[in-house]
Amino acid sequence: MRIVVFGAGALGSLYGGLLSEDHDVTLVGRQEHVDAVNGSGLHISGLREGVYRPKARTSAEGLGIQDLVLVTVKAYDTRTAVREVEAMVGEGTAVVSLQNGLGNSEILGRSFGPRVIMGVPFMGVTFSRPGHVCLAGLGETVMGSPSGQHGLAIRVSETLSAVGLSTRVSANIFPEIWMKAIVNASINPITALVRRENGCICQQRELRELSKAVCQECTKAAEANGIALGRGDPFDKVVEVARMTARNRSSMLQDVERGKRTEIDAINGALAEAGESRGLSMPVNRALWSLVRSL
Ligand code: KPL
Repeated sequence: MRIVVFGAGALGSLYGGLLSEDHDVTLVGRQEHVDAVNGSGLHISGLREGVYRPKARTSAEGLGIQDLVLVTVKAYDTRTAVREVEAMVGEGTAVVSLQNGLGNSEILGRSFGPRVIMGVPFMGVTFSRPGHVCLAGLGETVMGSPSGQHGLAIRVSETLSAVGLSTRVSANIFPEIWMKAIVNASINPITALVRRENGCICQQRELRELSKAVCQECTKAAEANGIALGRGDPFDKVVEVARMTARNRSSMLQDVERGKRTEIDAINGALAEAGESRGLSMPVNRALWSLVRSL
């Protein structure tokens, strides 16, 4: 298959690297990363140790129609990504979002309709330096089609499973997208503010209580928006992910440390808006949103 990873940071490079074992993969990313990957390969350390050989470039121009386009840009770049991705999408292309936050499905859906598959990854991946990523937590990737193209979601999921990425297909992907956003809202800003690995959420009582308060607010926002998160306490999922990725630095902490813009608007900001639009007050999410934005 011809596969492009559009926005190859930590997560995109991991997927692209593993897929390059079986497929013709091109990573589209930043200059220094592209130079390092083309020069001495993509080095994955941690749980899937190895040197992988995807191609890499800084623009998608001229790549032509692909079988699979993995969209891994930050949520605030999804709108801009659409313009470059468009030239790679034909009749048989699947456009797969592997992003954080709320709103990506709607933006991609407006341009690519039934071709869009949403992927919800629970991974702890760190961008160590150009050409190097470290996999510290390997969870499942839940896949689903927002427009009911279940067969396409199954085909994409089989492609990922074949290279050792554990996947599950969901017939109703929206609760999964919300659940992941809630997990990110309850882990990422706290770890970014205290500058610690995800495990701190389970290890320190004060941080665990703060995380639980965020999660409870978000759960109410989901209910008020008609999103059925399923049985069980969503905070159990937060704790499970924090444990599984305990040694990982959240993507938001990595962004803050590298002086990059964070995804706080698409995570706590979007959840706060979703709750407030239904008349709920979301003070804990708003406080974290203000603090991270002030960084
Ligand atoms: O998605 C993540 C992120 O950091 O953005 C988790 C799963 C919390 C892993 O760090």
